Amino acid sequence: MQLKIVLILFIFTSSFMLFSQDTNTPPLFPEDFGWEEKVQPPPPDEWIKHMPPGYIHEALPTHAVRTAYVIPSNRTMQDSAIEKLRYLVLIFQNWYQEQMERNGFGPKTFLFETEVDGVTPKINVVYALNTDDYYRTDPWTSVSQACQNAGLPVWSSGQVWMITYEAHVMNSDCSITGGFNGGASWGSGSEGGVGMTCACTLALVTPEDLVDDREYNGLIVPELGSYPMVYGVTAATFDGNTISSLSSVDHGIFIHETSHGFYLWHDFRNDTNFNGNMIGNGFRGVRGWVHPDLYPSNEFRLEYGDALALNVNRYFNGSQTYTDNTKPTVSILTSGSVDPVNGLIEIRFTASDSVGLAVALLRLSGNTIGEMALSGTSEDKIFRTPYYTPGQSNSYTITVYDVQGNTNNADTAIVPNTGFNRAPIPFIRINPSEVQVNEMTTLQASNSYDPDGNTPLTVEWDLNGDEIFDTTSSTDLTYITQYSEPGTHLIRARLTDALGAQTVSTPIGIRIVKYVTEVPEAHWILYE
Ligand SMILES: [Ca+2]
Ligand SMILES: [Ca+2]
Ligand SMILES: [Ca+2]
Repeated sequence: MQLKIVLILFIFTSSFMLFSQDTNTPPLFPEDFGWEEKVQPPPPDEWIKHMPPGYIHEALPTHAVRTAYVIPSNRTMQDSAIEKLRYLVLIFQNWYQEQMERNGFGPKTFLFETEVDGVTPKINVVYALNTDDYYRTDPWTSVSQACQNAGLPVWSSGQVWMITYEAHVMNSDCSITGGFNGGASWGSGSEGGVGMTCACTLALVTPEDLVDDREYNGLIVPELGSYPMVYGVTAATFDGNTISSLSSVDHGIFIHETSHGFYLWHDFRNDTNFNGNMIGNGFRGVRGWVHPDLYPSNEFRLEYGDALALNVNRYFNGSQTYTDNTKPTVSILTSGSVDPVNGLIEIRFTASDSVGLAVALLRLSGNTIGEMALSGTSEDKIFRTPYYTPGQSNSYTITVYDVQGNTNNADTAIVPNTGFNRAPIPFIRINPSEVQVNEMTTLQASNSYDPDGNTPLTVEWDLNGDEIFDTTSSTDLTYITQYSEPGTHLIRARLTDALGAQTVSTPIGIRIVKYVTEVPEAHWILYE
């Protein structure tokens, strides 16, 4: 919520450019809101240079999330900051547990560093040596180094750090300077990661703010500054206009950035603002997960491809011991000029690992667009994707995971030939995605589109995740269904254009629960 007017102008410019190219075809991905910095990990082992003299590194007994709160020399701690950070660690540990189970991988989640009681999240407070202006210049580097100087081994192995720092300033026009959000990871095995946010995002992260539906325009939040907030100036218009919407955004920023520390990349499939993917623009929809009754149009979801990868991520298997640190191999065999096949680009790759292969993810321009499970020690596979722009160079990356969470990447550039039919771009939604037994839920594929306009599209639904489609082909892209037993299922759609080209969507998980009489704060707990 620290976006400045400059960024809002950027949005208008970028969307104009996207649509000016071709007024009929939507962009493959939503416009970049520009709320987040693109950051990279520092060089390996650089962190050790910044540790205090005499520091001896002792690895944690397990892989864990650690939290730091950095206070420059001229700043003070926000009221309740420690309690807020503990709450964030706990709510997102719960969220991952629920979402990993919903995606079919059991209630896996990350472990976190605790106080000596073994339960309470530990918040490492760092009193930094410089004033806040120093940390505003390049926080990704300087705030990490402030932690390291204080003896916290940020970027060392076995730890993903969630760091927030005090440096924001509210200007007299009610805009906020000094906001920063970013996250990154080296991404293989036990390698470390960091998610970092400005502490302006702490101001409204309470359970009470999450349901405060007052418009924020004209209100004063002392943690942000002494001026009344102004709609569209203090925060960007895409963050909504209430205390609740800002609180939902700020909750989501923490887990979005920390999740980049788990090596998750953006995924904008089935994703819209406030309703979609934690690692897309859906991160703003946290309140729809906590209070689905109050905010039924909001959704905050872990996408299936990321769940598939986290299933072997060491931070989500904290109690395991690891014997293999050798990265898998991966080679892409497709490049250059390629004809689409049945509307899809085929990208062939080989992978191997002596201990065992687990997952491959496909990315286009850094955004995840495909996933597949792997097995055995050697694979020769093909991704088939509708995500491409004909006649242009498309930059794809394939990331392969082995069963012990080691990763490796390969890149390729593909120029799909023009003049071929293109398969549909799926977009599905389940509303609600958490239902009681025999309660109706609506499956929608109506935001799917065909890049060539070969309508009508037809849809079939796989309602139980076995990849066998259970409904007859229909031009009605909305389907209403119900489930008679509690449990979780993956739901997919297969879209077919009028010329017969087909695309299968990435799945979305649904949870069916027994009847519950109240909605607790962390609502999923009662369902166990
Ligand atoms: Ca390996
Ligand atoms: Ca088509
Ligand atoms: Ca099925």
